[in-house]
Amino acid sequence: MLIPYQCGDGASTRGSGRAPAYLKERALEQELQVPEKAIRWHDTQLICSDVQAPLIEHEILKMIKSLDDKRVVNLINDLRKQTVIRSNIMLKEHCLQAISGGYFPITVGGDHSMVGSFAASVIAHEAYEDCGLLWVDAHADFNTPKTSPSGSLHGMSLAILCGLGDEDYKSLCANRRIINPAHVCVFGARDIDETENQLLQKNGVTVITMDEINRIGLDEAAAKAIETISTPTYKMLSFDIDAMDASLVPSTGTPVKGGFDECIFETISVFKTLGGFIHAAFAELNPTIGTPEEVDKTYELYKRAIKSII
Ligand SMILES: [Mn+2]
Repeated sequence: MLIPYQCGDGASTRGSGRAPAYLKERALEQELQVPEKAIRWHDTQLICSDVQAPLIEHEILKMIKSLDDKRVVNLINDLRKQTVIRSNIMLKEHCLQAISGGYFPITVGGDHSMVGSFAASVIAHEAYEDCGLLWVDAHADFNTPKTSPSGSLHGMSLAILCGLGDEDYKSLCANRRIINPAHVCVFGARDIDETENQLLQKNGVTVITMDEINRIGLDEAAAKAIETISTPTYKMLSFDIDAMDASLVPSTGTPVKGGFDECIFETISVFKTLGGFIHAAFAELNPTIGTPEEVDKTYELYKRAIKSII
């Protein structure tokens, strides 16, 4: 079941919250249909934080922020955090509903601040500490408010799942560590902050960088990732479209050069054969960035990423 996360407030570039509405318009649901499985949207109203606060407002906020008055910056960050938390409470509820209806939840963002979706699956399956997490992303999303250069919550989501970071944000995870960092593999990263890297190492997260993948090859890198995520009973996939090379996915907020090409979809299909997957999430398609052709190009790959796990 496709579950929309209509929030882009976790990112400094807004607009990804509009992706679910765009995906509906593009008839993603129909395009994903496979013979033996019924794919459908979770029946929710489309309430997008990016629609509630139009992009023009975002531009004004950016200007105010550039005045660099700490009080204003804190106020803006706090407002955005509240939106992220509210959106996640809704998302978590929708995921729980899907799971109790016997569906496999596929969260479609929105930005990557969608921790409520992963929390819902771990809670529903009582999979605390017994869930491998494959984080396919150009970034590690392992910052905390102390280490983050931007303060954006989508860069802190993996840390939150591992029990580190902002207390309010952590409340979405039943105030506990829901994923053991030893069971996490960040796959394809190539833009990690220095303090973030220290935190990843300290917590024993396996990071397979793009450099390493280029060196040892995708198959060997995948085997290494499997070693990390296959021990636990359950597994989840988190796919950030910016894992793909920047030239292939122009419509995303933080593109990074030197990423995956389409071979990654075959690799995800290999991961899938491990079994035990209880959740998949797809983030950071931003239909407000780029020309219609660029959005279309990014959409096609986003759709193929989802197809590879179905
Ligand atoms: Mn991400």
